[in-house]
Amino acid sequence: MAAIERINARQILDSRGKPTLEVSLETDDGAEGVACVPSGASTGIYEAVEKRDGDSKHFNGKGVLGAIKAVREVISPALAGLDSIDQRGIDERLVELDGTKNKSKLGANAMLGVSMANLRAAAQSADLALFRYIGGVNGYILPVPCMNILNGGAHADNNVDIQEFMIAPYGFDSFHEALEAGCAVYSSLKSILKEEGLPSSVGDEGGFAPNLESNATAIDLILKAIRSAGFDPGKEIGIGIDAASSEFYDSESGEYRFEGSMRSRGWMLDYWQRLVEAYPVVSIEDPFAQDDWDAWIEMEGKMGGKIQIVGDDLLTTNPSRLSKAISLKACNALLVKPNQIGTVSETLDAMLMALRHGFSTMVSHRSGETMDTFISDLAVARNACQIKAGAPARGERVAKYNRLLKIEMMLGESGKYAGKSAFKRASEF
Ligand code: 2PG
Ligand code: MG
Repeated sequence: MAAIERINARQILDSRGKPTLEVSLETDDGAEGVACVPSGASTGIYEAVEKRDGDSKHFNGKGVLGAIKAVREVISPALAGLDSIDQRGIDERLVELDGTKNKSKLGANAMLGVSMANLRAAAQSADLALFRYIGGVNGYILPVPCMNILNGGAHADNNVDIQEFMIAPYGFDSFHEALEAGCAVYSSLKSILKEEGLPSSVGDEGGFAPNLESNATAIDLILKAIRSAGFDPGKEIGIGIDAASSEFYDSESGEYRFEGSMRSRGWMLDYWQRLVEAYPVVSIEDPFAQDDWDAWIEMEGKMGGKIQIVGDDLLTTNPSRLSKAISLKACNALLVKPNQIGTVSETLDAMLMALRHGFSTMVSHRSGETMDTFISDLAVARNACQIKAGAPARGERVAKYNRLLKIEMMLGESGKYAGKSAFKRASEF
C-alpha cells in the first residue's frame, strides 16, 4: 500500500504557449508522480471538457487556474489516504466527484493530470518503469512511429485542407531503424521543398506547411522524399492521413468544403477511394465528420477490408461511442487520446474494447503538447502497434520518440517492432 498524501498542480505552458496543468502527487512511501496535460486544436465536440478560466485578462481566457483549484481543493482532500496502486478505484472516485457526463465540473484536464500523476507515483512505489507497471510482462511491442511531416488544416496557416500527412516506416526490423528512416525522409522533404521554391516553415506538430496546388500534391512530394532518401514507398514506408474533416464539414448543407468547392459525402468517398488506388495510403483518420455516421458506415463497407479507417473525433476515446461504432461497423481503428476521455482507466477500457473487437489502435499526442511522454509508455504497455507524435522536430514531439528509444533499449531482445503487421494494407506491397 502507498497512500496518497497530497496532490498539487500548477499552471505551465504547452507548445503553443497556452496554459495547461502540471500535476504532482505524493504518496506516504516517498514516491512522487508528475504529469502534464496536452491540449487539442481540432477538438471533437464529444470530447470531455477541458476546464478553462474564460478570464479574458489572462491568456485570452485560456488560463487553467480553476482546474488547478479543483485539484487542490476538491480532488486532493477527497483522494488523500487512498491506495495509489488502486488506479481504477481512484479513477472511479474522480468520475464520481465530477458527477457530470462530460467532466465539465472538475475539468477533464484536472482529472487526467491527477490520474496520470497517480499512475506514475504508483509505478515509482513499485520500482517499475511506467510501461512495465502498466503492461506487466506482456507489454513488449514497439509501435510504428506515424510521423506527421506535412501539416495543414487547423494546424497550419496554409491552403491544405487535410490536417496531417504521415509517413509510417513499417518495413524495418526495429523501432530505431524505422525512426532513422523517418528522419531521413523528413530531411529530404525539406530539401525538395527548398528546390521547388516552397517554404520549409513548420506547423504545430513539426511538419512542413507549404501552400500547395492540391491535397494530393502533398503525397506526391512525400513519395519523392521517400525515394530520394533511398526507400521504397509502400514496401518500406506507407502513407497515413488525418483528414480531421469535422473541421471542413458544413453541418447546415451536410457537405464538405474541400479544395475551394462544396463536396457531397459521395464525392468525398470517391475521393478517398481514388487516393487509395493511386498511392500507398494505409490509414485514413476522420475521413468524415464526427456525426456523419452514414458516410463512415459506407466507407467502412467499401474500403475497410483494405485500409485502416481511424475514428478520432468520431470516437473520442470514449467506450460508449466506440461501442456504437463497433455495432454499426463504422470504422476499424481507434485513435487513443487520454485527454479526450479524462482518466487512465477509461482510456484502458477503450483500448481493451478495441482489441476485443478486432480494431487496431493508434496512440496519439495532441497538437498542443508538453514534454510529458506518458503516451509512449502507454503504446508499448498495451501493444498498440502504432503511435503518432508528430514530425521528428520540436522538443515536445521528439520527446515521445526519444522515450520509445529508451524503452526499446530497456526491453532489449524481448522487445519486438510492430512493423508491417501493424497495417493490414502493408503486406500488399
Ligand atoms: C488529431 C490531433 C493530433 P488535435 O486530430 O489527431 O494530431 O490534433 O490535438 O489538434 O486534435
Ligand atoms: Mg485526428
